[in-house]
Amino acid sequence: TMGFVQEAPRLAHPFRDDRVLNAWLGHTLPADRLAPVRPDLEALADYAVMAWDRRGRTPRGEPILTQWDAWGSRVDRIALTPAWEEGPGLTTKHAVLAAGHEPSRWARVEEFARVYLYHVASEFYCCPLAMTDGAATALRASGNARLIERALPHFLSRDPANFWLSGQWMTETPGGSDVGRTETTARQDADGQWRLYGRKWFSSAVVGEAALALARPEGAATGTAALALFYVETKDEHGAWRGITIDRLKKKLGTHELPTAEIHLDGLPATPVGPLDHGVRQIAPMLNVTRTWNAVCAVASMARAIALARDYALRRSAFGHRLIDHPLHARTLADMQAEYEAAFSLTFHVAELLGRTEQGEGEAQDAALLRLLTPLAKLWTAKVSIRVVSEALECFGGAGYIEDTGLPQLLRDAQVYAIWEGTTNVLSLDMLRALASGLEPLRQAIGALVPEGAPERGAIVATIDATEALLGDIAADRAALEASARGIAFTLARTMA
Ligand code: MFK
Ligand code: FAD
Repeated sequence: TMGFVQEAPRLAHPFRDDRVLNAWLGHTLPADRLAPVRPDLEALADYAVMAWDRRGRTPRGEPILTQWDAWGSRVDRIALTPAWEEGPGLTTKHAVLAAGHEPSRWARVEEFARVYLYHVASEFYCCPLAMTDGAATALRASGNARLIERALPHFLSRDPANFWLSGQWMTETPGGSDVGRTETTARQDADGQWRLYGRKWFSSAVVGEAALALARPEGAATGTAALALFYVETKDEHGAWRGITIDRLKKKLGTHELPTAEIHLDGLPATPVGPLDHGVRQIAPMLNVTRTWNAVCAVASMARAIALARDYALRRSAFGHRLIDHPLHARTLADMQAEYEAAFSLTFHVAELLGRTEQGEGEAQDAALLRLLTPLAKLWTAKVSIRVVSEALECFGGAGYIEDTGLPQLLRDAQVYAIWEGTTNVLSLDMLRALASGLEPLRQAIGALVPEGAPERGAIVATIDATEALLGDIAADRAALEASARGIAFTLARTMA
């Protein structure tokens, strides 16, 4: 006989059963904005349930690169997984990106609620979606009317046949953090056409139709300020690569369904987005948007891991009781939930600030607050999600370590949040850039968010005071300031969360 067989965990409905999301939407969005969004949120959550079920029944796929066809032609074709094939249809139908660019202060809230529900099921199709959103945002900020007219109708399309993905081509072999070491060069033909030559070392949206790429115009100086930002389209009208070869797809710890490629550029036609220098400054709006996506997706991974662990605690028994009825197991779950709710609040506050600021409806200090909270939310949620997802795997005991439960993938995938889009240290240093204008935006935010007389207010204000004093003490000592940046970032992020 088989003996005891454990019931598998079931996924609660990611929208209807998510108290945190529903409460937050309920008190953030006006009712007449929430009602029309609901069907999209329901549908994306239904898709998530379907995808989790399907994952349990079918072996995992990975993208496959075919470099040569049978007759010797170089083709560099990439076959994608089912979730990726479904991505364009699903996300255009539910207006994931289009929603974020509506002229409303609620646009980003409505977009990121969709992202939160879709992300885990997307198998990191959300990575190129984030970059496409970032490209749309950076092009808008550039004011380049010709490129805006050319690309945004595709990036924000509600029709899959018309939809384009954009990549973000920054990282090269000498530097992913230190982008100023970029070796790719931009050369101008006699007829004025710019072309890119070089090697990009991590290209996650290589299947995209477009990309924003950093390159050094021929003859320009070394360093970051001399880099230019270019818009490229990857394929010609016959679907052939335009001066791009795909050297290989990377073998990664996680994000297995995401095709991350090493590529060579040999004459790829390119259009300058703006003036031919300060490319990092020009791409910064993209960075800040993709970092917000990163925080939302990290929070989504936590929500998924906790939802499964919570369900399992009702189905699994030990020592004569369900796991949930053991005080220490219940406490473990409650601690995870508290960390997740704090991360959720900080992240969605950033989403709301972004929407408000983009529409020019913010308070005077909102832009500075957003600039500071964006790297804090990214770096903090990444670390919390790795910790919480790891704890959630332990809640399943040995089963949490077994591949075909689908659980180990959650941990492998969470590890990436801290690395790409700026590592924890790089973002801690970015926080120092943002702090150059002081802690006043944080004080004002706390003043508005935490009522006078609330018990936690004293401790929050004391932490901000202490951080300000520390920053004052070490302001003149750059080495001390940098060495302290990570600790200060964690303190401020946790305090704000
Ligand atoms: C599913 C989850 C969704 C997420 C998907 C993401 C997919 C992943 C794809 C990637 O990983 S794409 C690659 C991401 N790469 C990075 O994030 C680069 C990390 N490195 C940094 O962020 C460095 O801090 C940076 C290269 C930006 C700066 O290095 P430098 O050489 O020290 O530059 P500098 O001189 O400090 O900054 C140049 C300008 O940019 C300055 O402006 P000015 O020219 O006006 O002085 C900076 O103020 C400005 N700047 C830098 N970061 C900014 C910014 N402005 C606004 N916001 C920021 N965050
Ligand atoms: P390094 O910069 O060499 O960092 C090594 C270590 O040094 C890190 O711990 C870092 O925190 C630390 N460090 C660096 N500088 C400092 C400093 N000043 N002070 C203190 N510590 C420091 N990039 C793209 O452009 N496009 C993509 O589509 C893309 N997709 C990716 C997909 C995946 C799955 C992964 C893993 C990466 C992807 N990347 C992409 C690259 C990613 O953005 C970089 O790997 C990342 O920015 C780190 O750069 P690096 O690998 O060169 O590490």
